[in-house]
Amino acid sequence: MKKPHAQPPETHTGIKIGKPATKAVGAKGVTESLRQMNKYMNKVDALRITSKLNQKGGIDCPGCAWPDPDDERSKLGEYCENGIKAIAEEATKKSIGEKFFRRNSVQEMSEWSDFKIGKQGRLTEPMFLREGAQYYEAISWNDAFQLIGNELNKLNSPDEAIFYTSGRTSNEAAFLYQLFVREYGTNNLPDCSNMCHESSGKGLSQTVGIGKGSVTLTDLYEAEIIIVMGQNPGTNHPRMLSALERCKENGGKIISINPIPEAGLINFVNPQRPLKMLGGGTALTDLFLQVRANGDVALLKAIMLLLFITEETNPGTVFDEKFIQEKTIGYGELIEDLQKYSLDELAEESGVSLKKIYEAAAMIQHKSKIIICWAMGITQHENGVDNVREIVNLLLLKGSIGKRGAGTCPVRGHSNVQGDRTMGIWEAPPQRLLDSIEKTFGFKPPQAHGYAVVDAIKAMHEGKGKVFFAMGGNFLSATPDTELTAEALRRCDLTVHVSTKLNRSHLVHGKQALILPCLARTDIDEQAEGEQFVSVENSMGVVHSSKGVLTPISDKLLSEPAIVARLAKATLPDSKVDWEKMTANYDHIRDAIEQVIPGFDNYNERVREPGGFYLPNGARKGTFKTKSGKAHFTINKMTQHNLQQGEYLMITNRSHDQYNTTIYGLDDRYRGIYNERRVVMMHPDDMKTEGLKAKDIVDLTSHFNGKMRTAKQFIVVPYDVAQGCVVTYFPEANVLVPLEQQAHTSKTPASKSVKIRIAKC
Ligand SMILES: Nc1nc2c(c(=O)[nH]1)N[C@H]1C(S)=C(S)[C@@H](COP(=O)(O)OP(=O)(O)OC[C@H]3O[C@@H](n4cnc5c(=O)[nH]c(N)nc54)[C@H](O)[C@@H]3O)O[C@H]1N2
Ligand SMILES: Nc1nc2c(c(=O)[nH]1)N[C@H]1C(S)=C(S)[C@@H](COP(=O)(O)OP(=O)(O)OC[C@H]3O[C@@H](n4cnc5c(=O)[nH]c(N)nc54)[C@H](O)[C@@H]3O)O[C@H]1N2
Ligand SMILES: [Mo]
Repeated sequence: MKKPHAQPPETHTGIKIGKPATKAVGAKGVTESLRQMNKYMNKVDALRITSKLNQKGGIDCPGCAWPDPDDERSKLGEYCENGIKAIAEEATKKSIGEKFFRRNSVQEMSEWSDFKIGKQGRLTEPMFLREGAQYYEAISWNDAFQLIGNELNKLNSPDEAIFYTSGRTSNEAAFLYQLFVREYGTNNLPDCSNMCHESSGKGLSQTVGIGKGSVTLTDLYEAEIIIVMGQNPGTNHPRMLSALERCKENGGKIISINPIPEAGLINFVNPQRPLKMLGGGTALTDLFLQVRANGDVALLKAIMLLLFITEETNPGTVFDEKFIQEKTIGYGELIEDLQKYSLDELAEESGVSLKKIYEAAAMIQHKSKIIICWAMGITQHENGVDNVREIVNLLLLKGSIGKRGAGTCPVRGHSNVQGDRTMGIWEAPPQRLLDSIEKTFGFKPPQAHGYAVVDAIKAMHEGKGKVFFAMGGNFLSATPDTELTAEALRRCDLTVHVSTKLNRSHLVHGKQALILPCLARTDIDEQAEGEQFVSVENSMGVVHSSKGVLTPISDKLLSEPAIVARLAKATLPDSKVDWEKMTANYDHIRDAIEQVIPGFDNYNERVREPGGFYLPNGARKGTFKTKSGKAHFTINKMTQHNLQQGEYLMITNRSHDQYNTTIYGLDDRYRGIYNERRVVMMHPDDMKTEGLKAKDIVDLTSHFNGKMRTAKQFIVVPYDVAQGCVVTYFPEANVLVPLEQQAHTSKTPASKSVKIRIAKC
């Protein structure tokens, strides 16, 4: 029998190649976002939403986790082009229910593109796929919960169930979810952060004692130098560009480090400031270092070595000796190790010329208010954790942490991915969390650690994971090694997805499958004791409320907290938790959070204050909660890739028209690539070496531990990519990312440095 397709079709959509943009946003961005909104939403809803978006007491944008200003918020609307696309996608008036699923078999839908799948509309009622069936059918909520409860209770051990979370889930839903999962008896709580900023969490915890960034938005305004590494804020965190602009206006300088020059980092035209717009915007980047994929450790070492040489000549003028002495350990070892490298070899491995590295060191050497921002270009490598630790080394040498205008800034992805982890969505929970749950609720949570994402895939593949439950997300398409993950999901007895929109994970399923439709961020959430709001934590540790304003598209939707509560009741008849009370009024959930999670004193009161409140953060204050009580310098090896002739390092990036696996459109405007996603961007000289011309069609193969993986029919696009590297889009190229190629310690798939070969078709 044919199996539903795990990958989007290999067909092409009619590529147009233009010139990459040299500016981000501007009038075009604003028009584009309004066009999107008008296409999918009615005007009244659109206005109602935009006036509330990211305003104090309003709706938290479901797009990225970038913080809102603490003080004045823009009257013109505190949102961006891509936030509007996220809203339009979620608040669409199109919907799908039983009729739709009766018309379209799982097999047929799997032949559609991800773009088409996403555009079908909001899910409106619970759907069930029986064993062997081709069509989903409607099922009542009660029957759905009963079915899941029965399957869970049938397992030989709770550890045969896996509970995934994607980072849009609110604090309230996340807390209840982990509470249910732990009372049921497992710590199998993999989440999207395993594929995202886990390397940051690990690297930062080891070195500065907290797995979160240390800066606030005001620090960015006040910094003398901001280094933006491995991040494309113009597309993925557009509102960050306003913060970078303010830094520049205050005299700060920006260094960007990336294998490709990203438009948003070059020049920014702020749509909120019409006068500036006329003047052509702000040139953001002062120095661009075109590093090779995963050449960052070498580059940072080269910069640190140059700083050390200047420090030796003029002691006390470059490094912050007092800070190093009082607040850190491991300085001597770091310097000893640095001196083993030559500048030439470091420059060679980084792919950046020595001249540029000298320029970078010169910009940094006499500054102390330095912030380093980073995202997936740093974390998604085998040495992702080392990358983060090397960033910390540089900041520690300069004393640039724990004071105003300086620090670490891992820029988070999903709008509540940081909050979910704070709430205990963690396969490796700290003991104090487990103890605290036991004390508050009177049951003993399981002590053994559970599966992270890659382990969960392996477990399902080996038949050890039998029920897969996802609170949001699109596990199949977001994870590495698409075909292997598909096989893993197919081997499950039951797969369940709590979702807002249809996605490929509903189509590549276990023996039985359920889709449970839920309320989204923008929807009004009415419970027994009235309308509820939820809360989220942004990238800088601010917890604040979010309240939807739209009438839900169907009266059969449940909120995520209600889904967890009813699932818990169906599964755990003797539960120690009063689930009904918790969902009647989310204040009760917040009261429980206050008891279990540190930093949430007077949660209900403080979350109602306009703008919310900051969680405690030791590193921000220069207190390092490591074992030694000091910040740690670490020794990280320089990565060497030793590419053979014909081998390239593939980076999988997001286009300007997608939200992870949700495809808003087929254009990547800033990169000048239109109407096609199956592309491979390549340096023109590398194309010449391979005998390729623009628009040639190629197959890509990755090679890891003797296993070959293939992605067919990609179109070659000449692009200014660092030589030896190529860029494709996620999720189309995920089939090439080997499951076993993961970051040491954090287990994050190495989606930004996959060794591939390219063959003309
Ligand atoms: N509109 C929109 N917003 C989003 C998302 C979205 O899909 N769409 N996704 C959200 C999520 S979950 C996340 S995690 C974030 C992701 O935000 P980003 O991390 O900005 O997303 P990517 O597209 O993965 O971009 C990675 C960047 O790192 C660069 N890079 C790749 N390899 C290297 C390297 O080895 N070294 C260096 N220095 N740079 C490298 C790439 O060229 C690219 O510019 O965005 C969030 N916001
Ligand atoms: N090759 C490669 N792979 C990657 C990455 C990469 O850069 N390269 N990035 C990784 C990263 S950083 C991340 S975070 C993951 C993302 O992985 P996921 O978080 O699993 O994927 P998303 O595409 O964000 O999930 C989209 C789905 O979430 C559902 N959804 C949306 N809003 C809600 C909501 O409010 N509630 C519920 N219950 N469901 C909702 C919708 O049904 C939608 O189809 O992908 C990772 N995979
Ligand atoms: Mo992410």
